[in-house]
Amino acid sequence: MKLVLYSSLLLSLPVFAQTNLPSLIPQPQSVVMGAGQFTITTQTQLAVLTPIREVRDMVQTNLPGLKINDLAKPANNITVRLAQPGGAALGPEGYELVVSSTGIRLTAPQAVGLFYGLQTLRQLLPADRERPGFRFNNTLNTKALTTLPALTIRDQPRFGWRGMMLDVSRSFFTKDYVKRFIDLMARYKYNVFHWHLSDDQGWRVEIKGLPRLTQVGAWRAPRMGRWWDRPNPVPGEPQTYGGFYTQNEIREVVRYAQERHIMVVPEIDMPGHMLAAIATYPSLTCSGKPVPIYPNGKFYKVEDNTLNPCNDSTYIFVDKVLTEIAQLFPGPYIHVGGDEAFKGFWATCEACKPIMATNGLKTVEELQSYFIRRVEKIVQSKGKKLIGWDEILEGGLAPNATVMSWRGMKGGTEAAKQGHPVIMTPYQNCYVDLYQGDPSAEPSTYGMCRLTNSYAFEPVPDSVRAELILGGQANLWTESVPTTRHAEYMVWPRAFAIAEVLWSPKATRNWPDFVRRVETHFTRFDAAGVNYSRSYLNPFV
Ligand code: TNX
Repeated sequence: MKLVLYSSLLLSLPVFAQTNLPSLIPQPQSVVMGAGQFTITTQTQLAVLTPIREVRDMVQTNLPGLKINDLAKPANNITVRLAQPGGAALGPEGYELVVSSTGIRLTAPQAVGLFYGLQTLRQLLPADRERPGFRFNNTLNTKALTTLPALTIRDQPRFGWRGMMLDVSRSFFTKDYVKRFIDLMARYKYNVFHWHLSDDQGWRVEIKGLPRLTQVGAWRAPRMGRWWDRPNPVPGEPQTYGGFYTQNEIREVVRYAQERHIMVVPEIDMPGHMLAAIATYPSLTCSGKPVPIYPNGKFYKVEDNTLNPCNDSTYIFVDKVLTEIAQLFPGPYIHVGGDEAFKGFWATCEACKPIMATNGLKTVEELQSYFIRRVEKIVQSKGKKLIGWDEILEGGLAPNATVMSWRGMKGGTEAAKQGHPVIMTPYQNCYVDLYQGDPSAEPSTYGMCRLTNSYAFEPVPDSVRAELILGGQANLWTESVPTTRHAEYMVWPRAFAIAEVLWSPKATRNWPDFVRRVETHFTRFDAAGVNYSRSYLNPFV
């Protein structure tokens, strides 16, 4: 009895000690606890020592209700400074955050570093900070709650590409929800929003030169349920499910992301996954046969959803679309998909025979490569760089392509060996649409990607030059994710794990400590009204 008591006491000691550690996700590069504490009160002033409007706005947004006075007072002060802090130089996204008994000092060489420092500071505040409408001056009656432990954090990311992808084609999400999605990304220091804007089940971006793409291609039969057993559309059925973003809405979202230091990468998936455009313009395929937009994911290899790569008018279409896409998205990249093009339709395509012969193409894989190379020229003519899923390796990579590796790490590893930049997003670790717990207790989907799998993700394979691995991303496909609550349930906490993999030094990864921190972030989500899943607690395998 005594023994048990002693051992449980001993065990509980380190746990107690741990509760003083801040619960930050992603874990910073270094956290050194100091002596004492600092309490934010209504008298605490904010000194933002730069006239840059953007910095002042971001400070005010993250610490609402505190007055900016611009004087670095000796005490009771939060000072934000744009400068390289002392010690070893921090990279462009780095920051130093010091909490001492006299105040808080945030220093970073660039605005983006200050932004990340503010996210960290925000996570040091109590969960109440995340309640909608929070302001310091109306919540400070719970004074003790805003007491922060003294500490010094020096931090910068491991990877420059920390992405999340949202598929808005299979299920449509409004502009306002997309902003909320971006907001949560920013909280966890993600910096790339990959917007999957077109697919078989809907075209979601207004193209002014091709208005029918959204008049026709954005609407389909309103079916829900499991994507693999939904019935096909009934001819003549009203096409009432859908939606799209106007160009003004797109610009608004891009600006919103920019304010949060997030680059938006648009994806127009081609030559496969094109049914929504093909339903609008049947002449885009080899057969030219009219097709409806299928609401499910199961027509693959059944209905031709693949652009005809052997017809110049296909490239005129691609050029028209990408001209407007390039103007809407100021970032350097356009993602052109390239995944899962069923090339069986090309093998029997009359138009392809002469093209293959003249260009010396022996296989349909080479034909796909021919297509992607032509599309790369179009992308480059708009001043952009091409990204594609790892299928673009088949038949030979386009000369300047960046590869997004989803079928495991193999494609990415091969692309890096050929000297191409790579973003790793293997489905086994990064697909947050897969089951995260016992399938019998989960909303219906397929495959398996547990929180442990996401946390164990290692983006750099042994055999490649590390600098070619730009980073990685979490992907939310939405065939089986019809609502925003459901989307959040799938994303969190797996996106916590991937945020940490992409930001934190590999050496700081620590599963038990991660789980402790995840639990406190659930409390923050409770305050914010964000949904999440606790399925990781169920160790069914
Ligand atoms: C494969 S991942 C796809 C998507 C589907 C996903 C289902 C990828 C590049 N293509 O079209 O949504 O599987 O998880």
